[in-house]
Amino acid sequence: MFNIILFGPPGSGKGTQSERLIAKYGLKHLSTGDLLRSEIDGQTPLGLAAKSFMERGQLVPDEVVIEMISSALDNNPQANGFLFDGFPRTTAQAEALDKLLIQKNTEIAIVLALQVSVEELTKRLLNRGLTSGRMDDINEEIISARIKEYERKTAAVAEYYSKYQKVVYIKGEGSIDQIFDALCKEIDKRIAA
Ligand code: B4P
Repeated sequence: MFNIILFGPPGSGKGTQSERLIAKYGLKHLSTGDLLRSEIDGQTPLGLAAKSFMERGQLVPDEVVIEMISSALDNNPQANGFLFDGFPRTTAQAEALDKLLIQKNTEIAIVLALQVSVEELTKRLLNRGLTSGRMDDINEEIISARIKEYERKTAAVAEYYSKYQKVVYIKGEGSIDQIFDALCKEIDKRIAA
């Protein structure tokens, strides 16, 4: 099993690059953002609880997302490996993920961290907001809250995995193809090792 975390601030290209990576490497895509949005669309109790956090640009409580990922792992026993997109977003989530993977006799092979300036992130998200209908892309205030939440709570996740020499930083600005090539190069090195 080969498991990847695609890491980076909101708007750094995680969702965009994940779609291509899962197609190339045959991994199961686990995006907590997508899972939460589908709970909201289904108006489930979990979705209703998550909605108020997401529309303010805040992280959803750890226990909610950890439970969601735990079920997703259990529901995919045949997977060759997982691509985690937007998870873990706190050190508590990273610790919980490590425990869940140990129970399945596997671990994270690599954390690919996309680096993009705040100006570019804001531009991309405002642009997506014009067409996506996503409540968290609607205005600069919410986008700025999401970026602050990333700096306050999520950036530490890269430090957590740095202790295990698992983090590789990738420039997340440039064409989607160039960034995809840079990501694949790092994955291929680890697969060959
Ligand atoms: P997510 O769904 O993870 O949203 P995101 O970080 O904004 O998206 P992503 O980074 O994937 O977008 P992309 O750059 O691909 O999270 C949404 C919310 O859910 C969070 O704020 C939080 O409330 C909650 N949540 C999710 N996971 C959680 C967790 N683990 N714990 C707690 N709460 C959680 O796309 C952005 C735009 O950039 C697109 O329009 C794209 O086309 C464009 N783009 C991509 N690459 C580009 C490039 N190279 N050049 C130009 N534009 C590019």
